[in-house]
Amino acid sequence: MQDYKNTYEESLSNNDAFWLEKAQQRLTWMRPPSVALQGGFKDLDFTWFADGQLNASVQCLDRHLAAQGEKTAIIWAKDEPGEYEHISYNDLHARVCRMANLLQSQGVERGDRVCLYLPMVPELAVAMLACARIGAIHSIVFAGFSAAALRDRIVDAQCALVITADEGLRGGKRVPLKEITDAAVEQCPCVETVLVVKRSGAKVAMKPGRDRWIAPLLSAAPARFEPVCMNAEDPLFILYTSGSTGQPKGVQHSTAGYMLYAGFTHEMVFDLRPDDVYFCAADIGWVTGHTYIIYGPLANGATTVMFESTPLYPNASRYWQVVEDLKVSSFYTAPTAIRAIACEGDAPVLAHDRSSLRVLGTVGEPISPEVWQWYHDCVGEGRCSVVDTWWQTETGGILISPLPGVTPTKAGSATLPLFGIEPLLVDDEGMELPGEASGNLCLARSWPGQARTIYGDHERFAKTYFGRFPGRYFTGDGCRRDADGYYWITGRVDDVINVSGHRLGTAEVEAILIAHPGVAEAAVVGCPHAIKGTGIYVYIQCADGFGDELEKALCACVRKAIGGIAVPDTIQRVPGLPKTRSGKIMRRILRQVAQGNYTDLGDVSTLADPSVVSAIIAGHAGQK
Ligand code: 7RM
Repeated sequence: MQDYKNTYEESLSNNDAFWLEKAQQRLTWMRPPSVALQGGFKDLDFTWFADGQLNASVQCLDRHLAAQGEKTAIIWAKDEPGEYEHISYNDLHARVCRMANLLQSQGVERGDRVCLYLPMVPELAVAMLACARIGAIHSIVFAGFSAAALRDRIVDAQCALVITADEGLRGGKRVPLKEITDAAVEQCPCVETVLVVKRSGAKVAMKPGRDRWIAPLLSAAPARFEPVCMNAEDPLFILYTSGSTGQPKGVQHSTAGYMLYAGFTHEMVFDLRPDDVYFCAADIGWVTGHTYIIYGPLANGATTVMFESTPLYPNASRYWQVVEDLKVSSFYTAPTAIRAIACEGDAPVLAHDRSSLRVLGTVGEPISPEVWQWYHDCVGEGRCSVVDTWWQTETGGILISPLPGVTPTKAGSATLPLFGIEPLLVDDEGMELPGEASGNLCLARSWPGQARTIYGDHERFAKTYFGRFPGRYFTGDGCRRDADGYYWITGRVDDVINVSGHRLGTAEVEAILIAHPGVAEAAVVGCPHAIKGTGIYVYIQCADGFGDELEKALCACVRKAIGGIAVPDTIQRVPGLPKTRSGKIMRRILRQVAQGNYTDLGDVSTLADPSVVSAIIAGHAGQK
């Protein structure tokens, strides 16, 4: 622990030297950098290692080939239990080169955006790295998003090429990805080409001149491709994430800073060892999958598992079946998955040999002390390190987390900042809160993995993250720091909710509900949910003449516009929303009532019509 403290102090007091040395040691450069951080949070022009040149795919592939070309890079755990495919670093390199040649032959050039709308199949990893090899920017859209959501993301990034699959297979169910892509791309004038991976073999429509099966093209492509020499600050990818306004943002990451941070944090937080089998159960469609299934582990030459299925297919033992089959050493998932499994009791866990496990990670939302303890005691047999890792799409990698075997843990706390990270709590006026305190979680300085901008909208980047507390990066999270300096994330303080560890803007859902003729007004808040952590609670003021069918219709609208993850758990009809005289919805009241908290609603004197509150309470109580 003293080592951690010394290195931490050193990493802050000598920040540039700390990161420059890491960058020189950990990355394979075509031209090594001479500088670390330039610019900062004042002009929002920060860059890292700006005069260096490299290629991200080289970090993940080429540099490992000589010493460990035959080592397994990716184990693909297919949807059906017991079905695995091992892909060596040599194989992966060849497949990435073929894909890069194919993309290039389809006209993809450095700087172009490529949309990947794929299930958890090896082609997704291959396509990511092929984009990186060419210098193209991938924009991965989670395969649970709807056609409309996919369309918006393709159009925003102006992608000319989309890669999808005939169908996804997940938990024994089929997801009609090609059909969804067709519906999306019909409304995307920018798309010229759709490449299709065959996964299920379903019969799908292929539009001549636009759609092509990918397999024959790949086998015809050469297995060598010279990596393009990229600048450190060239974008590596865009990933859309929700914010407090209706439109998702294309969070843009850099090449060198992101790659350094991904590899560095992956090795440190999971205490990576040469023969480890590392299993992150996230989907690559989210940032956790980008950084901790693909870029971090492959930069470290590790063996990483790509899991196509779900935690409950065919039963609650599935993860532990994989752990036993593959002798997994580190396992990383979200509290929502842990809760879903814990619901089924200890037996499904105990049924499998977990003696290979050493580190258990959690991410995506606060983990309650009870769930943390179950993860530690039952899954980890009380002998594994639990790492509660706090970070965001925008941070590129983990910022606050224990280090296994180093940091004494406390159930429910993400504990302490990693090296080079300087968290800061401020009150609502932006005053710094020292010592033991609760406040808004900010970062005082940049780190290499930090997102550089929002694609195409640097002003929005400035406003979203630096507008409220100028000179500081504001995370949108509330947090408590205890007497030992440990951080306890309390959840979002903005209009973002965390549903099953997925980030969702309440405004996104409201916009869809309000568009329905049966809805005069709508407000969406989070409410406690046993499995999801936060459920989606909707208040609507109905237009006249809409009967019982309305709620079902609204759920269908949301599913269509965003996807299954955004479908409301509860819809409550109300005679009106609690609004201030200036017309602002008082969400605080709605949040409290949705939690079943009817007393201490705070100051309601500014409400235009205080009587709606009792009607809302009565309606909520009546549902129980
Ligand atoms: C990695 C990821 C980010 C939001 C973040 C928090 C919440 C993430 C934790 C957590 C408590 C954690 N990216 N969050 N990790 N809350 N403890 N260990 O999830 O962009 O999708 O979401 O998730 O609110 O701001 S994300």
